[in-house]
Amino acid sequence: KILVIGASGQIGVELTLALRKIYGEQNVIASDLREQNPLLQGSGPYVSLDVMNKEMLHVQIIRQGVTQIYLLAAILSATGEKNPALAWHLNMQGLLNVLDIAKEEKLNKVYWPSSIAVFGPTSPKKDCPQKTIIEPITVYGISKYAGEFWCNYYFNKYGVDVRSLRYPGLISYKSAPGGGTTDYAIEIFHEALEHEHYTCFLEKDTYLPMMYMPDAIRATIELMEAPREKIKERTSYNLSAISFSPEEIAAEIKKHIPGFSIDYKPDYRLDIAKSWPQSIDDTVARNDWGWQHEFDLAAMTTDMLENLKQ
Ligand code: VAH
Repeated sequence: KILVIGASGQIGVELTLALRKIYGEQNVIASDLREQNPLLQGSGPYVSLDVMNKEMLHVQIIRQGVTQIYLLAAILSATGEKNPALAWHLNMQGLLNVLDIAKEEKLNKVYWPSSIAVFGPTSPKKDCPQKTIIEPITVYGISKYAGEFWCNYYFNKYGVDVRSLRYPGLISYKSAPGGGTTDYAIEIFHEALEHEHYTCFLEKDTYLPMMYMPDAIRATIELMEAPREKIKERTSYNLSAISFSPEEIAAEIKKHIPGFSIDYKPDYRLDIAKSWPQSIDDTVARNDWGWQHEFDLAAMTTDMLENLKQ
């Protein structure tokens, strides 16, 4: 049985639906602190769960016969800067609770996402490698980098098969994003369709590593299904697909909505975005477990607009 923690979030909803297609609806239990995302209704079991309540979590895992956990609950970069203590506490303690129970119950596998937000201003901006100078400057980045070493620790010391990906900014239409710096690339589609105009909170040339959600979901499942011996990085894998700037995605949208216009009013999220690499080198993931992205900017833009129009 698989338990998805944070199943009502931007990644959680799509990951739950994808896992249910593969493993069967009744074998994937969705859980979140919030009420069930409507997209999940009628597609399988749902339990209300607080990842910070370790005892309750442990009881549920035993009672439901859980053998794998996907932990998606976290506070992202922009929200984290507004509430550092909560972001650190939830992101760190939530992971430690899951790792400890996985050790005690000898769970089969655990998935936990890291992020390109672990990289800071001293990391290479272009084709940022798997191993390099990594000095995060956001609470979110600090918690994700610390979490990577906890995953590495629980694997090496206790044999917990926990696997992780450093997601770039993820773009999707099925469920709303939650407090990320890269979320401009989602808002822009909604605004383009509703108002044919978008005011961007970054600058026109703020390049960021990005990925369309279908690629991210497939990467997650391919990583988790890879034979154990292929997974050589037990902190977290760099993962890459596309990199673009607000100006470039605006130009791509204009091909579909000629009247679309954009202007720029940067806020505090610009500093966060500029501290991250502009592009990521994921050669290690491609070599270790055969990663290959599919969606480029044009294909993603077409798919996003088609689905949001409905
Ligand atoms: C954020 N979407 O903006 C997340 C992600 C790389 C960015 O971690 O915080």
